[in-house]
Formats: sequence, C-alpha cells, structure tokens
Amino acid sequence: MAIETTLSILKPDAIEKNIIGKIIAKFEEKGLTPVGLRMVHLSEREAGEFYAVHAERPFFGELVEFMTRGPVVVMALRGEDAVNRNREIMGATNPADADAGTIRAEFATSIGENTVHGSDSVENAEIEVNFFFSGTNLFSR
Ligand code: YYY
Ligand code: MG
Repeated sequence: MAIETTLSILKPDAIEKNIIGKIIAKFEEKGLTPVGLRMVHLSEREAGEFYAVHAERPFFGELVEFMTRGPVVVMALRGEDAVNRNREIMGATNPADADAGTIRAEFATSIGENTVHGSDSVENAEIEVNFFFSGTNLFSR
C-alpha cells in the first residue's frame, strides 16, 4: 500500500480537555507519524474556507463557531494508507456510531464536538495539508 500524507485537526474540545497527547499517541501507536504539527486559532474566515464544502448545510454556522472558539492543533500525518487509516482511528462522525477504541468513541462529546478532523480522500488530503503547511514545513525521518 502507498505511503500517504493526510491532515488531522485536534479540535477545540480536544485542547480544552487536555487530551492532545493521548490522541497523538493513538496515531503514533497505529503507524501514523506526525510530519508537520502546529497550534493555530482559526479565524471565522479560515474555518469557513476550510469547511467550504459544508457551507450550505444546516450545521455550518455551529461548526464554524465551534472550530473558532479556541485553538486547534493541525497535523500532517504520514504512513501507509494514511488517509483511510486516520479515518479508522478517528471513528464515525457521530460518536454514538463510532467503534469502541476509536478517538471519537473514547473522547467526543457529540456529532458537533467530535474531537478530530481527518481528510476524507487522497485528493482532499493534499488540498488540506497545503491549507496549513508549506512543503518546507513538513519533515520526514
Ligand atoms: O469528515 P467528518 O468530520 O467525519 O464529517 P463531515 O460529514 O465531513 O462533517 C464535518 C463536520 O461537521 C463534522 O465533523 C461535525 C460537523 N457535523 C455536524 O455538526 N452535524 C452533522 N450532522 C454533520 C457534521
Ligand atoms: Mg469530512
């Protein structure tokens, strides 16, 4: 399987709950390595641009409000089949539907405050990684 790079965001609820270390450990244990990592407090404009695909959805306003209420950690994760792998480790969007052992099952509060974002395709992963990182700010071992 191919080595891919995908985008992960540890959302404001993860920072508020002091669980970013626990979440990063889960990725590392399962073969996804951070190759870019920083903390950022998104503006409304940035959050809206990042989630532009959802602009017409009824939850868009709440999503932008949530994503801007405090800082987030943005990470580029690299590994085999990283896009799918990240989604598996995260669990389903609604934590009530997420498999046991996934980040969302363990830590998420609700479908809106669901602790992590992960790119949903290789194509979107490239766009999303580029949204936060220039190539010179990605590091491989
Ligand atoms: O990719 P993923 O985060 O699992 O879900 P998306 O369908 O892309 O939705 C993005 C984001 O929007 C989701 O993580 C929470 C929020 N959301 C919501 O608040 N209510 C919904 N019914 C669907 C999504
Ligand atoms: Mg999505």
